[in-house]
Amino acid sequence: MDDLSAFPITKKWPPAHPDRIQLYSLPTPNGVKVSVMLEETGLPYEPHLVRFDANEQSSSEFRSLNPYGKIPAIIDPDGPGHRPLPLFESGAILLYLSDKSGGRFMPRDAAGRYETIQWLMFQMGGVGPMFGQVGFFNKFGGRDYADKRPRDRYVAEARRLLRVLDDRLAGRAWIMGEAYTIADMATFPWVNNLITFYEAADLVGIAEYPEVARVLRAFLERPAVVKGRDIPKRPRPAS
Ligand SMILES: N[C@@H](CCC(=O)N[C@@H](CS)C(=O)NCC(=O)O)C(=O)O
Repeated sequence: MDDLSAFPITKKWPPAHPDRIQLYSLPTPNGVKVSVMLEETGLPYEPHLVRFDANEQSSSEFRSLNPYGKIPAIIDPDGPGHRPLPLFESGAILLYLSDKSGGRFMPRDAAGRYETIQWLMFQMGGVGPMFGQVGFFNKFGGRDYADKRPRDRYVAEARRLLRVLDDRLAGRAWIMGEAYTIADMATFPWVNNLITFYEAADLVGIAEYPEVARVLRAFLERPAVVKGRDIPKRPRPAS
């Protein structure tokens, strides 16, 4: 019997299936990276919704798992040495789940593996943070700032990242070529968010990046992506 009671987060989000990977998340671009990977691999897991509208990510129970108070986070009851493994940071979780599934969605050769990690880091350090700032300055709190220089700075950086990605994807099905990898799972939820939820398609000039648009379409058609983008289910708005 798996016992996760030593993890305070399980008091607020009790596991119904403590033998499965526990996912604490919300379907945001960082959240869906992990739900998509879990769906792609077929690893058994139990999703728990972390409600931002109730600021649950800042609760002491959630911060006992991730002191940064950000989703996604997981506990694998059957981690290394068959001991529970708590983990936060989506990139680290993708690497872990790839290893756990026997190296799926990661090239087998060492050079290909490091190259995939390189593109994963490009997403974690560049695409996510910069696109997120475009969202803030275009759609959320920063939208009403009279001074447009901060917005323009992040738009310029987003365009620079998109140019790198578009050039990389020319002549390739996915970031790593024929192989669909965790680098794609990390990157395309953010591209999608930029041009849909953040309403920044025209602002960044998405038409100038046709390879990015092509691969985004292929990504969104994958059954695991369709499913993973809706996990954990968001609460229904009160009617
Ligand atoms: N580097 C982290 C970033 C996670 C992150 O920014 N999560 C956002 C949702 S996409 C969040 O939890 N925001 C809530 C908050 O900041 O309070 C990762 O990749 O896991």
